[in-house]
Amino acid sequence: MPAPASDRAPAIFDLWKWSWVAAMVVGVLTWGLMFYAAWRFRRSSKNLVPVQTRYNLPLEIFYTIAPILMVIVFFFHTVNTQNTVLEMKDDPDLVVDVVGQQWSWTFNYSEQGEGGTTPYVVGTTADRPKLVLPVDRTVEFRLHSPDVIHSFMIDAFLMKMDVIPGRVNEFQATPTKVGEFRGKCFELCGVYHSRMLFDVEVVSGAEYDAYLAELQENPDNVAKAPVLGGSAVNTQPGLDDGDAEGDHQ
Ligand SMILES: [Cu+2]
Repeated sequence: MPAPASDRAPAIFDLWKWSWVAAMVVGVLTWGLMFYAAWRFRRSSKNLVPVQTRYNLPLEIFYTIAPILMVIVFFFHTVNTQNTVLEMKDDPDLVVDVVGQQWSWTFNYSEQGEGGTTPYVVGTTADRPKLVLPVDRTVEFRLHSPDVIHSFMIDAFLMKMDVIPGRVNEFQATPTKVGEFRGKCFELCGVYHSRMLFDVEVVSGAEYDAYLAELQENPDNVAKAPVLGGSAVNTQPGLDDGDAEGDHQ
């Protein structure tokens, strides 16, 4: 597991860790009893047939109830973790509209440009995009797809969410560590699915503001409103003029 790098990630990390601990305890106990029984009740003489037990009510009740209890405990912790991870504040510090399109990503820094414009970057299969995020600011991710189902995940945030055409899935997270991370599509979405990689850079607030300013120097990276995909993505300036951009499918 990558080290958790968002405020939501530790909850997931804990759920994952303790699920493994619980599974190991149950596993060791079960294997232990199996080996013990195999050894303790092994055939001791060639002619002797061991006692044939058909029913043991207390034991049967036990092995019905024990797994049900385990499922209840796992369910309880899963729901709790899910509630923590999916909690939405009313006033996130910034919104990033993410578009998963066959086969790359568009990142819109929604309404964060001058005069409420939206700086954005579009990746291609040949040229993977970079997502820059400010540390310690709450980001709301809104996920859009113009074509098929994708799945958005920044590895170190330890959670992914499906990107579904016709609906907008949302979650919030606050990056807690400055550094470089990786992201990709986690849903087999077509022939170049494996190219749906992106880089993530978590930087200080000041560096983030500087990055947005720099992005806006190129008019090709500024839109009046978030670029949400479909034909719009493929007809953005700089992408459809058949030049060095090259191999976008
Ligand atoms: Cu995809």
